[in-house]
Amino acid sequence: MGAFKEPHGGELKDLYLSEDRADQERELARDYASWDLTPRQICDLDLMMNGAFSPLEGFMNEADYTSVCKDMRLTSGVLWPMPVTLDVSQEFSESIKAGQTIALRDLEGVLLATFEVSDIYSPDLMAEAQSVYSTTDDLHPAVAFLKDKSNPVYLGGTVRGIEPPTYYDFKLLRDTPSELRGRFRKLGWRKVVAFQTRNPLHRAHQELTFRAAREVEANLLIHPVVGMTKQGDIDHFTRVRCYEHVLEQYPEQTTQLSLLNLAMRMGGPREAIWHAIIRKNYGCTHFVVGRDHAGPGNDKEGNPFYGPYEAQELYLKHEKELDIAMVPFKMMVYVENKAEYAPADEVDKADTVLNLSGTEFRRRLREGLEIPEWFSYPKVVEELRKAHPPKHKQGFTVFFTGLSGSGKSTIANALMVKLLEDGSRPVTLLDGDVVRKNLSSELSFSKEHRDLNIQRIGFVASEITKNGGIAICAPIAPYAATRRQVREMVSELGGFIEIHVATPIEVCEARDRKGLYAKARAGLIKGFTGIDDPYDVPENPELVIDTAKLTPDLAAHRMLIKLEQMGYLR
Ligand code: PPS
Repeated sequence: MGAFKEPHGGELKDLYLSEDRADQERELARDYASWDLTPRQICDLDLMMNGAFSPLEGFMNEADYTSVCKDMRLTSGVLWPMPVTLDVSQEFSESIKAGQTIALRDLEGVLLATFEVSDIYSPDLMAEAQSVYSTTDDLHPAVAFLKDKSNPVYLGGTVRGIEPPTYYDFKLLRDTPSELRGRFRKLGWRKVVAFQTRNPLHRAHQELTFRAAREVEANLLIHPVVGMTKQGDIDHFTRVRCYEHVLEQYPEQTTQLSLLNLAMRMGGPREAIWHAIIRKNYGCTHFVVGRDHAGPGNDKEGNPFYGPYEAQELYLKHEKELDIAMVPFKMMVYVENKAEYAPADEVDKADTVLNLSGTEFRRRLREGLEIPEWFSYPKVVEELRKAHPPKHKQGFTVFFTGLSGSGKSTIANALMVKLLEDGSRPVTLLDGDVVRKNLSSELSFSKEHRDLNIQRIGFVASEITKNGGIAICAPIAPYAATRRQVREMVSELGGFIEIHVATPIEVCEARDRKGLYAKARAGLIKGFTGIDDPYDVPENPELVIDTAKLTPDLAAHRMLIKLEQMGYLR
């Protein structure tokens, strides 16, 4: 009917069984072998079952997989650019046979689908990377996935849908293709432009999307991905709150927002084609393709993996067959003298064009600096500031490391009191001895146990940091590799300041407050740090303090200055 053409000339492939059949299948599945789906497989299965991946009826068998990798087509001849495969462990694959039906369960064990296995095959993952993504460089997120995360065996076959995965967030904004098609029908929208995004939207995006829709006299669907996007992207909770604010900026009844539970591959040109097929399944007639669409960033040589317009070029080659028209993205700039946005190719020489790069925008957000109203909407900026507070409002971890008796506890205590006096955030002290009594009471001083002890401290510190508090840790932490792990874990969530308490061993031994050095020298304690167990001296700590030369008061003062310099204190 009219603009609502069926995808690929066929019906939407909704794979869900009727209630009765699903109940029967649930009974039978009690005896099936079970595969616990990975987060990415859950996204794929969700979109497969609800018809967004029509005409797929299951995870790809070897013939379809090979044909998709090589020619971007299913064996039926239908254009399909992306492998959608069920990767399982060698062990699991050996426990089943082709022809068998298995249960597909979510992380909690809920049965989402049953799967009739037709093919069990071991793919050449690097050949897949080369043909689908045109590279084997693991800076490409999809290649890194194939190298480090993918299971080695693929199962092909047919999916029977039992129930969709449960999501508790933004339920009203999550639509299946038939729901969205139905809504468009109800609203009388005969032409719909879909806009794909994994980033927050600002004024330029609002202008560009609205223009795109107006140009083709269509309505607009803002269709952001909330499944899996690129590492480092802004979390979808924050983004969706931002989208809701931006939605208020469109004239009433012109624009809809719906969330797409897609696991992106960042596959550039091929991914653009995939996105278009999915949007067509959702009932859209047009699709906006941007510069560097679904771009994975730069390769090892610092060059972009794909040319900026490669996605548009590939799309154009297949546009007719895709049967969803491409709307090329126009670069919008702010013309100050006219106080409005305009396509970059339409500005006059005399115009004053204002620009704020993504990098500069993120810097301003990080530093808590002003973000001009011409660039974004105050409510959007407020949401982003909440999610990315400036450094003086972020949580951080101060991680002391040093020999037994070096004075870690004393100066950690002094620092804690100073930070409590400052009062900007809650403070937790994870002192070596205290941790050993509580968190790690069963652990010894073997290498494995010391590592475990530090990892536990790191985990607690990262939780405190994530929630905006200050964690002060003061273990010996003798091994560089483990300290590095903790640094990585915490740095993703806030600040990490390593302080090497570099008091020389002679001084520590002379102090010998607990009499442990004497015992170690006498051979009564084995594996004592600095005596017969190694201490890796930190190579790049943020600060070095020798308590033989500084009073605790002066040491605390120096640490506070460092924290101020780094932006964590005001
Ligand atoms: S580690 O290596 O980071 O897990 O050590 P940590 O948890 O900080 O515990 C260090 C305290 O345990 C006492 N102790 C030992 N230290 C080092 N080596 C051995 N073999 C050992 N056995 C007991 C020692 O009192 C340490 O306390 P501090 O406060 O560092 O002096």
